[in-house]
Amino acid sequence: SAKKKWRQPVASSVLELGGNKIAKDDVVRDDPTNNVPDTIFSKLGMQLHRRNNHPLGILKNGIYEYFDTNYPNMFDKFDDLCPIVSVKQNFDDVLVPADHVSRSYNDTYYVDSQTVLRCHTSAHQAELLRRGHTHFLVTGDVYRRDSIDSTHYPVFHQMEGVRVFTPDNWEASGLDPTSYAAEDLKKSLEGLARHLFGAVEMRWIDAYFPFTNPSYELEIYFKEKWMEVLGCGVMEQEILKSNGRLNSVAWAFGLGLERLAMVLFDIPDIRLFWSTDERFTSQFSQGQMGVKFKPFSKYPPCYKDISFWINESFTENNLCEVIRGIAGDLVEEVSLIDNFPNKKGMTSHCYRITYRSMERSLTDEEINDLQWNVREQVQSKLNVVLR
Ligand code: FA5
Ligand code: MG
Repeated sequence: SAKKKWRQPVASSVLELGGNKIAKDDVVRDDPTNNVPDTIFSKLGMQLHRRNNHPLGILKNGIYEYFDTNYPNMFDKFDDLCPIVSVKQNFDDVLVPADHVSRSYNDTYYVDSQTVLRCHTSAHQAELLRRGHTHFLVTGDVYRRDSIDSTHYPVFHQMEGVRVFTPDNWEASGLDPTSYAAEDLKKSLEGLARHLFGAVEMRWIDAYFPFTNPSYELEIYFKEKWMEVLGCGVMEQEILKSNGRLNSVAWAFGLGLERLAMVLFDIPDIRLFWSTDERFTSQFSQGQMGVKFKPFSKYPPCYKDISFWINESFTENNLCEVIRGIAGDLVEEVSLIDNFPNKKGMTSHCYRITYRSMERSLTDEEINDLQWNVREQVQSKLNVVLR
């Protein structure tokens, strides 16, 4: 069938993850509660952050170096925790409310109704606290159904940091425990940013996360725009208390490694992190922090528009997933270029799809085939009426 034909090739049907063997059939299933496509399954176990010559591995090691220098022997490091976690670990343990959008099938990949591909490394906070860790860094691949553009990809990498304080830490400061932790957090992360970037323009934004209060995001000025690189805050007391830490206060952060690496190495497109093209991979080597990426000549983009009348259940994430399922990394961007209602109360959307390969020129025939398949599947899977 057309569906089979356009599925992406899968590396292997059995994966080794954190010491466990996981069969593809256990992750990608014909089950109504499963929404993990082959394109996503094939990324499980790649662990780009554990490759010392990959920009993400180089960055991870650079961040380790900052913590090891400033806090010798203090932080325990984890970079091989299994990305398949329970709904409880990913959401309940970090107090994500039952009706929060991030729990929806539109935003998260579900293996079954109780199991997800972690959407953040915060999924490991509670278990590590419970196991007695009070200072830790967790690096891993995370998965989200999301829109498509140069800074968003459905698989990316985060590093979580947690530090727990006890009364002797804050008592001497004259500050209340929460202010003490918040100040220490901002100082530590500003120090990290200086360690990585030297002089760089940054700003703190007030934010909201269910698991921290107060919460902040750090933005860095990059390519004439403010780019969000991390979320952080003072951990909710409930998380500490339910996991064996009474009379404590803690900070936590979650860094987007790709976003930081884009700034550090001047990498213009998030898809490049997955490239196996030697013109990309050969530019990075262990310990070489911040070597600027020299772009190789870009192949021309090809634009195709698709218009349809949407229905009530239409979402842009579903559209992007259909397109990515067909075109994989050949799709660079999907953007809404026209949106209007008709007199009967229906709404028309027109999306412009940018196709481009990082590695070769695409033929007209190939793109027309892709677009034909996109049209067919957008109609059949999303139940919209093409115009
Ligand atoms: C979180 O995931 C929180 N768990 C972070 C956190 C941890 C807050 C601990 C407080 C305490 P957020 O969804 O904003 O937050 O993602 C964190 C970072 O991941 C973002 O700042 C961004 O750098 C990166 N990120 C988010 N979505 C994507 C994506 N689709 N592609 C690449 N990077 C992304
Ligand atoms: Mg955010």
